[in-house]
Amino acid sequence: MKTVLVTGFEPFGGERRNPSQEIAAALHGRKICGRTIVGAVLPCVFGQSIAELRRHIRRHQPELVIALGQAGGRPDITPERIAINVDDARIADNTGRQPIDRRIVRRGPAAFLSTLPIKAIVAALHERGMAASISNSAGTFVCNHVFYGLMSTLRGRPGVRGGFVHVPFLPEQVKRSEPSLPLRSMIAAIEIAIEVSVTTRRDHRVTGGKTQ
Ligand code: PCA
Repeated sequence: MKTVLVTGFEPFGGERRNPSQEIAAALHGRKICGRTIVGAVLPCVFGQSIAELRRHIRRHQPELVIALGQAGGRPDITPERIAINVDDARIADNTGRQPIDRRIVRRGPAAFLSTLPIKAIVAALHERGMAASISNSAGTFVCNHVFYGLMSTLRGRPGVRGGFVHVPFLPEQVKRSEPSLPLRSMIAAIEIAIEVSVTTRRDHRVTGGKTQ
């Protein structure tokens, strides 16, 4: 049976939870559109996170990889458009490393684009009444690092699709006025993202552009 790899991250930056880890754990072992989901957790550590991701890809030979991460403060589910070849950490990773203005892959391209049907995913989420939008920056911390490492790895695997989706905080992580989403809504959203990714060959041609 075909496999879909979904990764999340361990908590970081002093948080005790990370919704991305909990979504990956919840989806592990599920069947979606005839595919088996493998959920895995990556360390929030530069370098090691990409090494572990590569190990999971070698081991499970997925046809699709969706990496997830927490973007605290965002109000909605945000499929990322682009990964850039830059590490520039505002805070230390979980081993205390804080690279500034470093390339992820020395002679790698400046950026990779997601190969997920990101517009179709956003449209499908809107149809089910969920808040979602395209993000044009995954930041310059470990999430962008893993996203770039993923797309660089998939370059050698034609036909395997991959990309990154950021999710908001859980309600338990925030004070009342800050944005968050319940875990079960986030799990449902990622199930839809998987479904759309395995059933949509060509992405929708509608703008996801923003003026800023
Ligand atoms: N979010 C961080 C790294 C791990 C995570 O879940 C980020 O957005 O870079």
